Amino acid sequence: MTVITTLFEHQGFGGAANTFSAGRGTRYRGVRLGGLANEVTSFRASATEGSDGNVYGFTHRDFDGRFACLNVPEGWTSWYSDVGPLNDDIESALLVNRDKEETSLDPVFWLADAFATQLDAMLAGQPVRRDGDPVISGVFFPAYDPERVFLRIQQNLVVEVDVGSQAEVLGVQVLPSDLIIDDYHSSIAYDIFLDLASLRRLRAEVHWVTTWVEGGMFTDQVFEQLHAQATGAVGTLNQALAALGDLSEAIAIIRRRFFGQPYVLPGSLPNMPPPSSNFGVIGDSNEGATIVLPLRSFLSDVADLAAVPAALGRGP
Ligand SMILES: [Ca+2]
Ligand SMILES: [Ca+2]
Repeated sequence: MTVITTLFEHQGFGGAANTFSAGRGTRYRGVRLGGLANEVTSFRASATEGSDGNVYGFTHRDFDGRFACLNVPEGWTSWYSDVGPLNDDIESALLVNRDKEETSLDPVFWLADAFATQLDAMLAGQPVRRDGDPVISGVFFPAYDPERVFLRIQQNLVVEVDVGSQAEVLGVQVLPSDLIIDDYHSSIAYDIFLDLASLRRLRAEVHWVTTWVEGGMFTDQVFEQLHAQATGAVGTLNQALAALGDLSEAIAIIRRRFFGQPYVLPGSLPNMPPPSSNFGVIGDSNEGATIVLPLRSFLSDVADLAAVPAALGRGP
């Protein structure tokens, strides 16, 4: 399993160049570009040694923003001789070794609606409303956990603060009416870690909660309240995430396979037929993510099987 990419300063693979590889046994390699940051105009990628691969070039430094993705089946080379709208904007690259046999889940389909419904129920009667739909994305090597990758579900919110009543509480009637409402744009985000509960069951659990509130007179109060609510909801969200586990178990049973360690890809699942038709795609980190479950058979993963002797058990 080896994916190799070279990024170039000019179109048609000219100018300064940098080559990176993700070798055997490595799922991901994330690279923040040095001198080539915001200079890349062309890049190419290839995959060898039994692996298919993807290489993403992101317009931001932390593996997000817009991206150009290359699809490289084993033995192929794919390229952008010119990255077009992403010209001189790419700052980080993600190399991914893909398994030959995988299945995938689209969390936008399986998670976003359920999350929104649950959030609406929680917020009913409160001066908080959702602003748009939840956004699902991949979070790669964040500062709080730079070795790992997460699935993020983020919701923008509008919090209404009754400024009049707040002013009274502060003991000074600075405003003529208690009907003055100030809107605070804010957001909550849950970073979910994906793991296996067993070789047939995906485990998805909230690992990190981020709350953000725009600046203003009552930012601190709004933040405290919202953050308490967001963290208070983690247990409920984890319960809802168990549905992903149920789903994965059903898939394992139907396909009569086990799973390897799950992983996340930015955007929708890249197509992997010949690169002449599906060599790559331009996408946006905020337009979803894909949960990938590598498929394992009984015979291909002897070491894994040792961990679940019950799965091999046979009745008399
Ligand atoms: Ca350039
Ligand atoms: Ca940039």
